[in-house]
This record gives sequence, structure tokens and C-alpha cells, in this order.
Amino acid sequence: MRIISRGFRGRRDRTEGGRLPPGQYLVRDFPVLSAGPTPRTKLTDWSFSITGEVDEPKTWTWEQFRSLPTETLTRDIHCVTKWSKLDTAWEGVSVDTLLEGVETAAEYVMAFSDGDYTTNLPLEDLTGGRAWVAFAYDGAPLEPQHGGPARLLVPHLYLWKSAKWVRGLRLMNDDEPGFWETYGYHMYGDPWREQRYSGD
Ligand SMILES: Nc1nc2c(c(=O)[nH]1)N[C@H]1C(S)=C(S)[C@@H](COP(=O)(O)O)O[C@H]1N2
Ligand SMILES: [Mo]
Repeated sequence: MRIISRGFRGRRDRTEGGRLPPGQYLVRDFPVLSAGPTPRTKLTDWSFSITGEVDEPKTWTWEQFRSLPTETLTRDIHCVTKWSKLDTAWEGVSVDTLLEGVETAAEYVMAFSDGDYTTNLPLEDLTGGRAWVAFAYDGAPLEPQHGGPARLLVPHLYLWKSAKWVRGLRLMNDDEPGFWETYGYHMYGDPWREQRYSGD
């Protein structure tokens, strides 16, 4: 007699139980996508700043940043080149924590990184427990190739919005294109609405 356990569901759902956005496929490895060489900023030279349209700019040294409260999180990530990776495990500082006490009328943010990478996002998308400055992946310090010492992580948008080697957030009154957005990538980049390129 054949016994089929209660939990048996046969072939895995092609969309991984609805977790795979349209046009995406699953990877098990962790691809590296960088537009330029990996910057190697010493932690003693590193800082994180909130600048632009703010009453008082803020800045943290690495030591000060690492003494902020941290969160661990597990999220699915989606790259515009069509790979998705499920259940990636991170540790970081919530952007809500970094924005505490910041007075601003700005509605947009330009994240900026070592190596001159930038990417634009609505400020709202970085708040409400939806974005982190992550310094660890899979229980280990974030590797330089994946954005170490720290990267922005905004998992509900395509991964180009998650700036590696991030050094700060510049608050802006008006939306402006960042690096890839200047080359025709979408200004917002929602993977569930397949907003890959401008016009999508
Ligand atoms: N500073 C910087 N951040 C970046 C990029 C980059 O080239 N430079 N590439 C983006 C793109 S297109 C993707 S898909 C992800 C890739 O992250 P990974 O290399 O850790 O997979 O980083 C994003 N952040
Ligand atoms: Mo990407």
C-alpha cells in the first residue's frame, strides 16, 4: 500500500506558492551584479549620512552605526535580470531607526554609495519596516562583493534599488533618476508590476 503523507503536494508550484513575481526564475546561488569594481573602504574611513532637504544632517561612524539597534529579517529578493532568491537572511539597522528625529518635507531619496552608484526611491518606501542598511548576510559579515560593509536592502523593489556599499541617503523634494534609472530603468521598480524599464 502506498502511503502519501498529508503534507504531500506533488510537484512544486511553478510560482513557488505565489512568491515568484511575473517573468522571474528561481536561483539557489547568490549572483553578483556590480556596475563597477568593488570599493574597499576601511571601516575607520566609513560613515553613513542623511543629507539633503533635512533640518539637521546626521552622520554615523561605523562604530556609532553598529551600536544602533539591529533587526534580523528573512526576505525574497528579485533582480531585474530575472533571477529571484527566496528566504535570504539578513541583519541590519532599520531605516526607520536612522530616520528617527529627522525633520523633512522631502518625499524622495537618493541613496548614494562608494563608487558613485546612486538609486532613487520614494521616502515612504524606506519607512514602515520595509528597508534596512544591512551589514550581515546568512549570519556572517556582508561580503564586499555583495555590498559589504553595508548595503541598502529594500526587498519589495527590484534589487538594483538595494544600493551596495551604501554611504548615505540624500533627501530630495523632487524625484531624480539614479545611475540605472538614467539608463532607462524604471523610476520605481515594483517586481509584482514588472516595472523593469521606463514605460513599463
Ligand atoms: N553600489 C552598487 N549597488 C548595486 C549595484 C551596483 O552595481 N553598485 N547593482 C545593483 C543590482 S542591478 C543588483 S541586481 C544588486 C545585486 O546585488 P548582489 O550583487 O549582492 O547580488 O545590487 C544592486 N546594487
Ligand atoms: Mo540587477
